[in-house]
Amino acid sequence: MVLQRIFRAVIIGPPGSGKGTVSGRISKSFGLKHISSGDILRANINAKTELGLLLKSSIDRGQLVPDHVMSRLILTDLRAIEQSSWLLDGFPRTVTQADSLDQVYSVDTVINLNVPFHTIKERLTSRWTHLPSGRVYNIDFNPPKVPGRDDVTGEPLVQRDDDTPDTVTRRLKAYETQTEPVLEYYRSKGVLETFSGTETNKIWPHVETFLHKKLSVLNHSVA
Ligand code: G5P
Ligand code: MG
Repeated sequence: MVLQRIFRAVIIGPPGSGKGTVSGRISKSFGLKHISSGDILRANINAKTELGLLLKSSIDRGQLVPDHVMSRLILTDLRAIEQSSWLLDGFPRTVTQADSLDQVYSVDTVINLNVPFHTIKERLTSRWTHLPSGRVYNIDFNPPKVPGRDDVTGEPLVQRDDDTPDTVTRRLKAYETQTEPVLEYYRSKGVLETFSGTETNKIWPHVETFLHKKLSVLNHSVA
């Protein structure tokens, strides 16, 4: 679908709910630029930047990065793509972050992936990631064509340091206490759209249909 006006979306959901997987499909089908806060942080850790070295231990423990650091990182990236439609994955994750985004951009829609915690725990311990692109695989759900290698580049896949069972538990806790209030923030603005389920392949057609309708309405309103 060709977008005739800039469209700004957020995808939100607990760790392992499928944000990265669904974002990949959205950017492929609708051409939105996918900005993942976790991918940006992991790129910094991988490149051993000052910021990456500073943040690695708290990320590995499943704690959130301070709001002012995260907001500055993301808002800087967004400024560089001001004329593009985008999809934010993993940001905002606190009400403070949502407020700082709101001061600069208004969000057209927030896709909330509502997946039960017990489903998530199993997924994350069998996740393999291609760090440079953020592409994710899962031994059972979407295995790579060649074991241990990224489908596109053939480069090695790694397991994330924060995908250990203890850290996953802490990340889910952080989601409950710090991120769930963001759902209410967007619900009260009338932009929250919730998709519930335990399988991405069943959730995805609903997300796709919703976005098709939403974007058709927006395209008509500028025509
Ligand atoms: P991230 O990187 O934002 P999380 O914890 O929010 O990390 P995560 O783990 O990246 O989210 P996801 O993107 O929601 O999960 O899920 P995914 O990767 O698509 O899917 C998970 C796995 O399940 C994959 O292996 C996938 O193949 C598989 N899968 C998908 N669907 C199915 C299915 O239907 N069935 C099965 N069997 N498998 C499936 O953040 C990381 C850390 O960075 C910091 C924090 O420390 C955070 O913990 N951080 C921030 N801190 C402060 N503020 C922010 N805004 C921050 N953003 C990041
Ligand atoms: Mg992700």
